[in-house]
Formats: sequence, structure tokens, C-alpha cells
Amino acid sequence: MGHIRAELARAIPQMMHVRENIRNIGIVAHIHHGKTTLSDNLLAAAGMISEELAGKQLYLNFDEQEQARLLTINNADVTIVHAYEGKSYLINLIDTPGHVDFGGDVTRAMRAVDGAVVLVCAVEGVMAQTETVLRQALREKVKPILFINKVDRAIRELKLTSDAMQKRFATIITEVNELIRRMAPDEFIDKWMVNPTNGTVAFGSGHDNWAISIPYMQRTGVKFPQIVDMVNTGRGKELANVAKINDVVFDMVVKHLPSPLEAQRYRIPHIWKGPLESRVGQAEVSCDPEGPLAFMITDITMDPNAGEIATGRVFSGRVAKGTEVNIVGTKAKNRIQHVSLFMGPERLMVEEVTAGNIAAVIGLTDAFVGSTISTDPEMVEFEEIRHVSEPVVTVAIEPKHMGDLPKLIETMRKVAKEDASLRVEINNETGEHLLSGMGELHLEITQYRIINDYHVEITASPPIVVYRETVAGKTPHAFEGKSPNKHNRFYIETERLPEAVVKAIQEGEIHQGKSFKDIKSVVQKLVDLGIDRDEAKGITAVQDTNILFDATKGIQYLHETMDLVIDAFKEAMDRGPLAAEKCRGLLVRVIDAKLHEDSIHRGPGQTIPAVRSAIYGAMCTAGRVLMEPISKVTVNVPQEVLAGATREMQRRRGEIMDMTQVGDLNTIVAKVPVKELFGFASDLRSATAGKVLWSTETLGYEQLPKELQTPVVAEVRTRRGLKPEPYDASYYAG
Ligand SMILES: Nc1nc2c(ncn2[C@@H]2O[C@H](COP(=O)(O)OP(=O)(O)OP(=O)(O)O)[C@@H](O)[C@H]2O)c(=O)[nH]1
Ligand SMILES: [Mg+2]
Repeated sequence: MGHIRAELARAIPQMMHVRENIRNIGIVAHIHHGKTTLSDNLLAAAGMISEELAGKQLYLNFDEQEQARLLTINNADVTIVHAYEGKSYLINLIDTPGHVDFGGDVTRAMRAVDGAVVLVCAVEGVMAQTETVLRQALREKVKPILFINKVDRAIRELKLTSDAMQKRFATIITEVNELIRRMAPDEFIDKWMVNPTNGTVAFGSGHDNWAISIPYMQRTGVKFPQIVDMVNTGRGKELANVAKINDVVFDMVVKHLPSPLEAQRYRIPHIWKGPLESRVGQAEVSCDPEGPLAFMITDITMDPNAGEIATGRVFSGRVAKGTEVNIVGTKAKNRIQHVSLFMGPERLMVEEVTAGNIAAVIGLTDAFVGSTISTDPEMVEFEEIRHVSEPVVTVAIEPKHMGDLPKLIETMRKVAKEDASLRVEINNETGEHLLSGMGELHLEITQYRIINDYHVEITASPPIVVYRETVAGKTPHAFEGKSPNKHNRFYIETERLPEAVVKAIQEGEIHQGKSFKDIKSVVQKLVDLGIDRDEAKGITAVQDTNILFDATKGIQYLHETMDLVIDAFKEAMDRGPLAAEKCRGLLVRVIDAKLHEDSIHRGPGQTIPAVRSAIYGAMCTAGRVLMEPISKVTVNVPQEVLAGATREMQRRRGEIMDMTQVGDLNTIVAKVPVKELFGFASDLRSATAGKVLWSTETLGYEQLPKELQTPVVAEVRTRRGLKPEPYDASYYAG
């Protein structure tokens, strides 16, 4: 093992059994607040990597693209040993990306850990993405602690005195606590507030390698005025000797973040809905290494030499080399070939990884990110890891040489497996190979990987946004859809679901699919969100953010045909009538049906087109609407270039929501359509002479301005090889 010290390599496999002394943590923050620099320096200070390696070229940003672009793209896992009050602790740390395009990685990492160190830059303060990552942590019942970073910059650039600095810290702490109060699970709201006096807040410079907390000040006598003085007199780096970063941060982690033994007691009932009193349930709650294996995959990476490596959290039992395991929910069994612990770019090979740790495994060829792996094939799967942001940008990809087409299709499937935030759509009818992701950067990086890691030469279309279809109002009369043989008729209405219902579906409170384990609670939830109780009782299927309700009573044969009705509903929701984009937030209601008595005459070839036409026709008469993705853009600029920045946003159909000023620094918050943001980075840089910091966050979908709908629909349809104008209701009445 190149950079891992031999004695640590020997000690770590022993330490992973001492569950009280394990901490699984994530470092999370807004983009560029200094997560990787801090993680790297922590590693070096803890003696895990040599000091020469840390800092210069970020060890944990080891991917070539990460180094070229100076940002984190992938989660990086490392295992660290830390001594605290005479005991050795094993800390499994995940450095997560801050760029919004890679937000899915943060969500997935939060399943693997029990605690999070939230970084906030002392200069920028709490930002949009700070709120997002806190929400991601709290939703998984991951406990946060706070590290205020870049204090060296705050002292030097903002010329803060010791008092002013403490005031600034107090503001940041209050803002973070306000977010925790709003988003923490009820039982933890008070317990999880961060507080400098009890040591759940630390301050420092990940870059200059020092940190301080109130308990540490009391122990060592180092005080704020001394820190300000040392930074101002260019002795910042000397602080590293008196205010040791790894001591402060890891002491805080060990003391205030839970061990897996403690965390799994309250996390398991939250992330696993199987019977807690069962053998596997008991083993998970008590983090029992002797119980059945319960392992959840949170990340898959492709190693050029080793192949596919699946990383995840072992909640009970052990993943051991050579054993055969089940990919729960599929019939597949895989044999575990190698087990290791990640050490940044390297791996430490071990025989097994036991409950309460994060393991890297080779051999799970049938697993995906989100798969549950167990020795028990009947085990209930872990709750799905929901990342609320959906892919909003698409590129069409073609191989440069037609002979490479099969290889390209295989590669696209592989990259989608590796990155759960990507969607791949291979359309044999139109010959389109579409890659959809969270943003321009996400797709650029993926294309780079296809070319350089998988060696397929490709050309890509310019990025286009992914639209959604919905309706403006309500179908005036139920629309009749006929089967090709005219013997079956369906009567359907559509309207919009309340936004609260859409949100509940996105957040996983209402599950996808057609079988509802606890139908009573689903109905109650719908009623609470504004759906009429009689209607709610008819819930039949959920597809994306759309719901099918059955409002019929006692129609002969309908029950046995219902599966086909659901298939047609899914198909229609996947390809709307306007531009063949997915539908969003639709309520589809079956009012009536007339069916042929002989099942031969109401097979899939008859029922599916009949239902689909009825849905499409109902959408036409309700008024079809195209929706586009919208971003919230936050731009920080000095006064002198403010006008240039504002102009750039307005030029792009931007709607300014807020403008604030602190000193010379202006913050503009605007809503801008994602489509208009292509090329924004370079235009904004030139409009502001480069004096700009900005970030975006996806807000979801909003209706496209009316005057743009017809040309955009024509554009999308033409691209898909369809005629430019969509069909109207009379076509579906057929
Ligand atoms: N002055 C100062 N600069 C810092 C500090 N920490 C990080 N930086 C700088 O901030 C920039 C971003 O640092 P990274 O560690 O890459 O930040 P990150 O949060 O990992 O970034 P992403 O992963 O892309 O979100 C780099 O230029 C660092 O050198 C600090 O404590 N003080
Ligand atoms: Mg980083």
C-alpha cells in the first residue's frame, strides 16, 4: 500500500470490531467552502498520508478531472485512526462534492454515515447549498456539527478584530441553528442545536492547518485575540502547532457524533421498514456483526484495474471475501471477491468488514447504487435513497464511428450504473442516445469519461433542457378512448395534482408503483394534502409525480383489466402528448369503462391504446402545458460590476428575487430558466471582469411562458423525429 503506513494497515482491521469506537462521518458544505482541503490536512495531521502529499495537490481530489477543474466531483472515502482520552478511534470519513450538479452524491453519502461536519466559510457565510446539505443530512437522521472555515481569510480580508470576528461567528451559528430547528427530526431539534460552549462548533483554517474550539481554548489557553494577532503578523502557520486541527476536529467528532452502535438504534427504523423484531431487524438495530448481513450500496466506482467497486454501509453481519450474497429484490446471487477499506485513491485489502463500517467490495456485478445486499434473500430492502433534484439537462450522443455503436450503448449503461444521478435513454425508434444529468458540468464530465476512460470516440449535441408536460385546467367532459376493435371504451379525466401532493411523492412519502403496503395511511396522507377522501380511496398507481385514480363502481371485467390500464397510464406519463416528454403532477381519473365480455378481445393490444388515447385526449381538452426547469442563481459581486451582473441575469429571462449588500459585496438572488443558463459562466465572467462568485440550485419546474410553448414544442418534436405540430383531441377520439 503505497502511502498507507504499515502499522496502520495492521491496526485498522482489528479496530473495526470495536463498535463504540467507530465514527462514520461526512464532510458537507456549499461549493468551495474548503471540504477537501480540510479533509486532506486532517489526513496528513493524523499521520495517514505524508505531509508533502497533503495540500499541494489535493489527495482526495485524485480524479484527473477534479484536479483540472479544482473541484470535487466524486465522494472520496478514507479511514483514519485518532486517539482520544487514551482510546483509539476509527473514523470513516467521506469528503463530498459541493457543486450542485453532484448533489446526488451527498444524498447517497448521508445513508452511509451517522454524523456530518458542516463547513461554513467565514467570509461567505451560510449559503444556499449549506441549507441543502443540512437538509440532506437531517433527512437521514445524520447528526450535524459545525466547522467555521477560512477564518484566516476573514481576518485578513475583512480586517476583523477579535470582537467583530466573534460577532460574525455568532451570526453564522444562529443561522445554522435556525436551519436545524426547521429541518431536524422532531425528537432531535433541541439535542442537535450546535453550541460553541459545549464544543459542537469549531473555528479554523483548513488551509493553514489550525483550528480552535471553546473547550480547546480552555484547555490550552489559546484565545481569539492571539489568533487574530498571529494571522495578521503572518504567523498563521505557526498556529498549527498550538491549535492542532486534527485534535480539535476529531475530538469534536468523537465526543459529539454517535457511534454506529448508538446511531443505528434510531436510524434503522427510519431507513428500513421491515419488521424490527425479526432476526435481521434485531441485528440491524443492535449493529450486530454476528447477525445476517445487511449491506446497502451507496456508491459504485469503476477502477481501470479492479473493475467495478461497490461501496456501502454494513448495518449488520459482515461482508467477507469468498461468500455468496443475495442482491435483494432480484434473483441474483454474487460472490464477493475482494473486500477493502477505501483510503482515498488507494484501498486497504482486508478479509472482511463488519457491522458499523463502510466497506468497498468487488464482485457484486448485479448490484446498483441503492441495492440491499444480504445473506437472507427474503430480507426487506432498505428505503430508497431519494435525491429530490431530477436530471434537467440532456445531450444526444453519437459514436464518431458507426462501428462503435454497440460499445457506446454498453458504455452508457455502465456510466449510468456508476452514477445514479444520470439517466440514459436509448431510443431505437429515433436512433437517439440521450444522456440526462443535473447540469452542464455533470454532462461534460460524463462525456469526458466516455471518451477517456472507456475509449469511445463520440460527438454530442449542445445541451438541451428536459421539459415536463402537464395541464392548465380540468377536462370539461370525460374523454372517450376506443380500442382499435371498438369493443372497449374508457372514459378519463385529467387535472393537476395539488403541488403538496407532488412534493410528497418527490420526497418519497407516497411511494411509486401500484401496490401500497399500507393503503389506509396513503389515503389519509392524500386527504391531508387536499384530495377528497372518496377520490383518494381510488388510488391505483403512482408514476413519477402522477397518480391514477379509479373512480368507477362495479364495472364488469375492469378489475382483471386494471394491470393493463396501469401499463397504459405509465406509458402515457412517460411520453406526454405534446412533445413526448414526461408528465408532471397529473391527476388521471378513470370515470367509466365499457369492456368486451370475452377477455380475448380486451388484451394489451386493445386496452393499452384505448386508455392511452383517453388520457391524451383528456389532456388535450384540459389544455396542455409545457414546463421548464428553473434554477435559483446566487451571484456575489463588488459594487463596481453589479450592473453588468444584473444585466446578464435579466437578459436571460431572469427574475430578481432579492438583492442585499454587505460592505462592498452585493448578493443578487434570481430565478432563471435552466435553458438560459447555458454559457452563463463565461458571459458572467466577462461582464464582471472575473470579479464574481456564483452558484446555482435547482428549484424545480415552472410553466413555460405561453408565447414560447409552440416553438419549443416544435423544436423538441423535430429533434425526436416527430412532426412539428402535436395531434389534437380529435385525433385521439379516433
Ligand atoms: N484562505 C483559505 N483558503 C482556503 C481554506 N480552505 C480552503 N481554501 C481554498 O478554497 C478553495 C476551495 O477549496 P476546496 O478544499 O477544494 O473546497 P471544497 O469545499 O472541497 O470544494 P468542492 O468540493 O468543489 O465543493 C481552494 O482554493 C482552497 O485553497 C482556508 O481555510 N483558508
Ligand atoms: Mg472538495
